[in-house]
Amino acid sequence: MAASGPPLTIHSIRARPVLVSLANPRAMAGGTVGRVPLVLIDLLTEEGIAGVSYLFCFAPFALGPTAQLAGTMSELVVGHAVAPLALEQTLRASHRMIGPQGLVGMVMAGIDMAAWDALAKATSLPLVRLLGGAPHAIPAYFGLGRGDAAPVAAEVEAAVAKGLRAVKVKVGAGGVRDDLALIHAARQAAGAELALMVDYNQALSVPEAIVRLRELDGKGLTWVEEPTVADDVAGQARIARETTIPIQLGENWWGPRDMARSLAAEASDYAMLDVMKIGGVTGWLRAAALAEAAGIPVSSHLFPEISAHLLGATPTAHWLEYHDWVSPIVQQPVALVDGQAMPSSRPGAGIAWDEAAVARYIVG
Ligand code: SMN
Ligand code: MG
Repeated sequence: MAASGPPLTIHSIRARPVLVSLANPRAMAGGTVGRVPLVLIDLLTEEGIAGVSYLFCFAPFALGPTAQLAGTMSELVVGHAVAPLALEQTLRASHRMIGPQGLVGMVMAGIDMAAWDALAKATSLPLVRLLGGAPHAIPAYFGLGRGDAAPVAAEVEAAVAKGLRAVKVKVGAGGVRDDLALIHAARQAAGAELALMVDYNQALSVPEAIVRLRELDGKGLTWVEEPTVADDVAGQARIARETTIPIQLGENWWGPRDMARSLAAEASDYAMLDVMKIGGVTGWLRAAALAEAAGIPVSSHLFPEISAHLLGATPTAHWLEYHDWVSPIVQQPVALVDGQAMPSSRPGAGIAWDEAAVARYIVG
């Protein structure tokens, strides 16, 4: 369809639950992740263009309910124009009582991302160009699982072999000595040049975090991520005041207003946007504007394919979080060149299913 053609209209939305098996299961804060639970969204238009996206469900138990909710929510927008801002208004109005967080927010974001993907395809542009950005490479880091020092060293070496310039290590499973041992092992394996981040995944109390981060000071860390619970903005701000290591927060912001509250409290030096939790492409653009106004560098959380496009349209773009969890089911996994991620050059947000692979992992 030409750019000047009629607007696209939503014909139907399909939501498919999949559990993608990982070649290398990873130990994470909530347990070992061996299978990645995703809901695949296909937004079909009357004009024949399909927008796609996926939701990251974090735990297999959320797969069925999320897919079911996507099915019901879709009925509210069938026959509507593929206009993400208008769709957001419609869906917000319908979910005012339950609120736009949790599974509701995830599904709304999935529809938003698929709608933007369809628009980009309809205009024959990669998403980054539709958003006004020029495609460019984004420095990528590799997020390691939790682990003791020996596997961490091996994983860092594997990341270095891939050409990545930064790695993020999960800490907080034990005491501060364990954190320091992991950081030491990672630094030994990484060499002096690699950037090293650590992620507590909300494991510490506020007083504990204040004491622990003092011990981590001077270890050359690029950032410390989520030292305490994600919704304790006041506590996060106390931690931020007490440390000189840059603090990274954001993967659990439900929409740009959560981000605005965090920025107002000066709780974080950096912002990490999860395109699903922040409200899809629409939410990301608003969050990127907040970050630009506040002079806060923006990194991505999960979703490397679409995040490579969004960071290309983010004035304060920082790091892309690279992982290959979705690679088994897509035709073109996000490409790393010299440790940097490139947005796909095809029209859209860069996701096309490998249907034969999807069939292997589909649930139900
Ligand atoms: C993380 C959270 C959820 C799933 C995978 C990884 C982690 C990160 O907090 O920052 O990568
Ligand atoms: Mg994290």
